[in-house]
Amino acid sequence: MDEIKNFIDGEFLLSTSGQYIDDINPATGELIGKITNSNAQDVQNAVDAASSALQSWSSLTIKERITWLDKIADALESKKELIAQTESRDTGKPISLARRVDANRSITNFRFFAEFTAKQNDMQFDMDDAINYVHRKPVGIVGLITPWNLPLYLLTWKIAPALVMGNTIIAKPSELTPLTANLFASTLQEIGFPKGVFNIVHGLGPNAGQPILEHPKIKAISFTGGTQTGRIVAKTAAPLFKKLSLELGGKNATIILDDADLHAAAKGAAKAGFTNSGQVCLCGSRILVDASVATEFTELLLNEVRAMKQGDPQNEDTEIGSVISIQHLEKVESYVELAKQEGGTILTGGKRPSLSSSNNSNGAFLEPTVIGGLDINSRTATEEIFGPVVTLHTFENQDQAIEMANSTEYGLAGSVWTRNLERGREFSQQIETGIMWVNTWLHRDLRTPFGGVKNSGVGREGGQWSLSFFSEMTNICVKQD
Ligand code: TXE
Repeated sequence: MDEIKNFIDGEFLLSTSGQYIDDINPATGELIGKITNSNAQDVQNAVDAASSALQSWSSLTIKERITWLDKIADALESKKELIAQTESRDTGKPISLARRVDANRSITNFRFFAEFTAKQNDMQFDMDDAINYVHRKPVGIVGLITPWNLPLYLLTWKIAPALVMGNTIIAKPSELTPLTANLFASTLQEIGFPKGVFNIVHGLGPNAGQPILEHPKIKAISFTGGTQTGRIVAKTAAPLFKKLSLELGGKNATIILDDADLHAAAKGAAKAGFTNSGQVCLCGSRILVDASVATEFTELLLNEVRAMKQGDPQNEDTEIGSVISIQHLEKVESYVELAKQEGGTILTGGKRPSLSSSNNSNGAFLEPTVIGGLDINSRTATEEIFGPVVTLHTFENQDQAIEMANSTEYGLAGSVWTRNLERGREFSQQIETGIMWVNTWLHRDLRTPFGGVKNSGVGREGGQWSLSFFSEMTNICVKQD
């Protein structure tokens, strides 16, 4: 069993609190680690380390920092299978998904920001009698607070740009999934990465996360997590005028127009709804289909969902693993019950599956579930469930589809399926989200702006938006003779 320690100033050490949190493999119910539950003193120790390292790290040239990003990527590449296995154990996600998405993207995040940053030129604005030079400086010490659904993928999405822009870091991974963050830290140790530049403080949000929000020397917070916690982050950090990036929850719509390729749309809707057991903020948890094609589409969708292989995440052919915890399973199941009370019909799923492997008899599994017959304004169809549950609704015309898609407090992502690409693009412009896909889902160009509107967050990360978030700009206007 792992003892999960903090990583401060290049060393692994226990919190001064002497308290621990259990780390459970959600697919088996086994205790796999004891996590040190940190406190404000640990955060102070991490801030001291990050402060000491800031001058030397930020004094490197951008080329030298880019070289470090490539070294990190190479080191992670050599551990790709270990990353995938560890992530699968900690989250209950299928090993195939952990390889294809989590491990690959954790490496790509470093390669992308190394390559992208190398291509950036300093901004300059010429006047008749002056030249404006935009000088970028690091923010300083930044706080990265991340969730449990894509642990290393989302943490490295923030680490790479923060490092390349010259910042030092204090990371607080989710207390449910600490393992790959420490695997990352030990990788930094192995390649001789400068001590104190990257630090991890583990623990519960209020114990270890809140002190990061409050510390006056931590000048920016990049937070990914639930909307409710996002409110706490904003309330705490705003009066301190910290830079804030909030990537929060979603209740995204997959919209099937009357001219869609229904076979492709059914596959796409199933993937969008159930990838990572629906535990991706970008998941399409509401499916809206034109009434004129609803019967045919629904049959195709249910066939896709029923064909999904649910089982032991360690099995190569498993497509649906467990959810993150028994507690989360009970929360998701409470929404299935709520759906029935709100007049919904369970079209498939809704129960805990009987799995062949006895390994998983104590695991947190729920069958992929499709619920029809609900009002679009029901609680089930407007609140974030964040599990393998989608609701299915019909609309009579395009205007109604737009109104339904925009009818929640969230605005993160969505997809629309139509054979007319121009129609898909124009339709997407009407949807109140930060991201829209046409005839696809989770197809990502890392140069694009990523983030949501309404209760899905504030700000954008990705490409230039990440580099801007993790830097401060000084405009230097030089009068010409
Ligand atoms: O979030 P939580 P979870 C959302 C997703 C879902 C949630 C799941 O929609 O709602 O994240 O992740 C720490 N001060 N997204 O349940 O509980 C906590 O310890 C400081 C959206 O983990 O909000 C954890 O490390 N920190 C996203 C982190 O906050 C605190 C993509 C998140 O925890 C804290 C992925 C406090 N008071 C998931 N309380 C997107 N939009 O991209 C908790 N934390």
